[in-house]
Amino acid sequence: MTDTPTDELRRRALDALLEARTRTATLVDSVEDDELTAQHSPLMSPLVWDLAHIGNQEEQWLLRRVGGGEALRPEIDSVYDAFEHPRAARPSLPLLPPAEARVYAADVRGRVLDLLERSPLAGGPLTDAAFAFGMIAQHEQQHDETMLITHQLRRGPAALTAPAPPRTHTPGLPDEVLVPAGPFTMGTSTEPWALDNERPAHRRDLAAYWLDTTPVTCGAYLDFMTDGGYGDPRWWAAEGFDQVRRHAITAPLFWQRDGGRWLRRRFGVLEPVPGDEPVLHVSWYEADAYARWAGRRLPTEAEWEKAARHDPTADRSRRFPWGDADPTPVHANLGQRHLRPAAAGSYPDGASPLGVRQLIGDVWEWTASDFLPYPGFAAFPYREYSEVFFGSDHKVLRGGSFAVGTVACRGTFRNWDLPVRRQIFAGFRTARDADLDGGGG
Ligand code: AVJ
Ligand code: FE
Repeated sequence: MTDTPTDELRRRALDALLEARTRTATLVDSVEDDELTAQHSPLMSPLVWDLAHIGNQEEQWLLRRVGGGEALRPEIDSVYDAFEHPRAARPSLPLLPPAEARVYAADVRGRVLDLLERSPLAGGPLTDAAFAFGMIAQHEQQHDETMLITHQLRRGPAALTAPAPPRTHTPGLPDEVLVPAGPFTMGTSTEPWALDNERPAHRRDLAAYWLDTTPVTCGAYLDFMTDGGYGDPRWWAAEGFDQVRRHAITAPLFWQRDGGRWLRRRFGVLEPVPGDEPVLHVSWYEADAYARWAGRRLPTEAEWEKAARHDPTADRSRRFPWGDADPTPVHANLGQRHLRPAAAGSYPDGASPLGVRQLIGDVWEWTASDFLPYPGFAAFPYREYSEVFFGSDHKVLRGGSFAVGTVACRGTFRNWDLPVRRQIFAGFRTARDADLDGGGG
């Protein structure tokens, strides 16, 4: 039998849904039920809320909107509405207990797989190119990252393990890469599962800039710390300096001093801070202060995306730094295969045309940019995905972390968070203008 485009779409949607559910199962089955209902941090939901919320969103969008079905459990919609209840309030809601949440999510999934089999995947509500199925797979993968953050915040012995990332880093890479001036295409109008805030494609013209070849390492960040960076207001935005003083912050989250060295707690294990690994768990303010201390700045999100997507030879934007092919394990550290970033300079097969490394995977990268709509933005399919977050409160993060699933990450994907946030798997790289120095190193 020959494969039709619809068979191919069905298989992509099925793979993405199964990949997400495999990871969700690991995240919830690796702790006892009392830890699923506990609140490990007021910043996070109990894990059992995420589980039933995943099922409830899948039921609302796929079974009801696409399939036209009746609500399975209409009384729980409000409990799992993220806008009705802030995370800190979710433990006191009448949540489905772990066993019921598991049965509910599995029941929804079984019906969704039937629906996927018989949906024409075109012409119906939200089904062009299987969009709603892709959106729901991305939603679950995003919550898998959220649940992994909850695991990182939880105290007690390790519950999750994973092999170390491969040591594929290239020694002696140049520190930075010159991105020549010129226009490129930002955003997309053709990526079938791109979310509303990535659309539409539009041209942007940028001046030349230098961009770090890799994310900033723990070792480089330690130099900033040792140089008194946290105590020097010259490097900090006023609100950032205020935050570090009020909370006595002197290092990335989860770091602690041990005599003359620094340790970090990572998924229940204390280990020496690895100097060659991209730094993680810094706020936007910390990233911004480091960059100023280094005589540099954070890249704008347009600068990040041009470095990640623009092919100067063909003058076109790629889906990923390495080309248009979906990510595989040689391209990027994604999907919670490894529970840490790889050494800076890893993933030669994932490099961009200009040689920039690790743009996708490893650590989310803070950018200088506020989260704003592109020209021609239209909310789809619901305003609460991104539109209600636009403005100057949130900063854009790009590229995805080791915790991101493979369909919730691409060259156009935009994440956002408050500039004070430190529990997310975020690091950064730095940039500088190239117009003044005539292209020196
Ligand atoms: C895009 C990661 C900011 O977690 O708040 C999950 C993703 N939206 N459910 C979030 C999301 C609805 C969102 N972020
Ligand atoms: Fe959600």
